[in-house]
Amino acid sequence: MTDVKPFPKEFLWGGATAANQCEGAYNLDGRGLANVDLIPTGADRFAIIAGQKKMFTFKKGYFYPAAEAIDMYHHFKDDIALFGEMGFKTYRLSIAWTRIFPKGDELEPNEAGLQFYENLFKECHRYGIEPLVTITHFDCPMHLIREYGGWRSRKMLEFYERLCRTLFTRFKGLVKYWITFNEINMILHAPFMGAGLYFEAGENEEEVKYQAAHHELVASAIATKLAHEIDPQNKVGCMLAAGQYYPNTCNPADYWQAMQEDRSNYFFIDVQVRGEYPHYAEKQFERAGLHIVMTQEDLQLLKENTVDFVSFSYYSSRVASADPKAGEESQGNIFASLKNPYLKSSAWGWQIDPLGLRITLNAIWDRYQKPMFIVENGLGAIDKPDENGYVEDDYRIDYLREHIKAMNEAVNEDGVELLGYTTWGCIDLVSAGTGEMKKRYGFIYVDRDNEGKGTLKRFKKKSFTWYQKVIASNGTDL
Ligand code: P53
Repeated sequence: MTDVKPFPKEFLWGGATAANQCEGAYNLDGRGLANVDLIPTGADRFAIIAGQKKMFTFKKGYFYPAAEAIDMYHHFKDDIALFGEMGFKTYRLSIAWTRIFPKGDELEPNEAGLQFYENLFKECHRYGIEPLVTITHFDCPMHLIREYGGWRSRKMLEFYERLCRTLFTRFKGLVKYWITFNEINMILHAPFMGAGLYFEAGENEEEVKYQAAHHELVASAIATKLAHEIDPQNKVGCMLAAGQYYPNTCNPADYWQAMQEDRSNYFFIDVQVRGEYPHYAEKQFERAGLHIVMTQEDLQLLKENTVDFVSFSYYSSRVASADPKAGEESQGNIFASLKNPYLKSSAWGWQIDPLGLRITLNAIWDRYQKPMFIVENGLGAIDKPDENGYVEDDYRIDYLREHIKAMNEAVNEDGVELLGYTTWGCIDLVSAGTGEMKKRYGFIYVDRDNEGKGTLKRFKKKSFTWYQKVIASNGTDL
């Protein structure tokens, strides 16, 4: 396929994971308990994720998949060697806050936790892999949730700042790409998972969520400031669960609804890129009677410390209608969307839309003109390994190929600026939405099932050699 134009020379190909979905070892070497440890599989999962059902300790009768996950804590050397073999230029991972500060409000970090990540980053560099580090990926110490209510508390600014200062100082020279909060807009949809928020009956949930969001936005600005002060080489990004909304029909009311839905997500990035609250948000707070406490100093921090790049996850586009009775809801995703009849769906009902990626890249570029980074994209599917553990995952290759083509067009035909592409779950890991192992994204199969059984052995899938070739040809051999 020589007619395909290559990606920019420095394009960062790679894969992405999150600590709570792969590390396991939840109680080793001084690690404290986090919200993500206490999210079980099963029928109550969604209510817990949404902060509607309380799960502040392990309870009998539940299975908690993050506790062991794929035990990357003990396998990281072998796993990174496999990433190296695929030719990764970058590996996106997240820090488990509770390895560094087990309770969250200590003054001194836990050396064993820092050492673990130092070893991991050094291992990456052995293979020429640049770490891309998410500081918080759905991760909040339980102690901070019990004592302070998670991100609803302003005290979080101080704890997060200490975490960031510790990381930036210790890992100076080892890490230069940082993401402050994974899918920061997730706070609106999954507030316990996203921000450690649990709601008491009768409270104004909207107000709590936006107050907590304000704290995260200011914390992100503080982190950006610190990162730049500690090492001017550092690049800091925001991170959005992206996917453009389409209007269900050409009825202007549907277009207007789609625009409102997009704004509810872009709101966060508007603040992080432009450094101020957009007018539509101020008006929205006013109309809803939300009183969000912000200081002059907060506003100044936001203004002076905007991000260097905009990163996002993209799995699907979305559909909105002004008519509450219009059409069928698409399934299986935390984001509400109508079903799009022009698209096929994954086994979990996520609709597959490669052109939607090109549309989303262009929409974000038009809005911000900041370098972008696609830090999650991929297909969650059921894999059936043969007796040697080999999976012929042509469906995954097809999904990725089409999305890489769309991304290529956005870069080479439309001229958007894109730093890199990391596929989600480059090694099979626990699903954030459902807690299942069965929903697999990886190039590497991990022998573990939904109940936590399996040898944890790793096997290369067909997509492993395919992605290796994609990277070696800088995206021209698909
Ligand atoms: P899973 C939806 C629901 C939960 C998390 O999701 C999500 C999304 C997608 O917008 O966000 C990201 O595992 C998240 C990852 C997660 C991935 O999507 O439910 O950043 O942690 O694993 C895929 O299939």
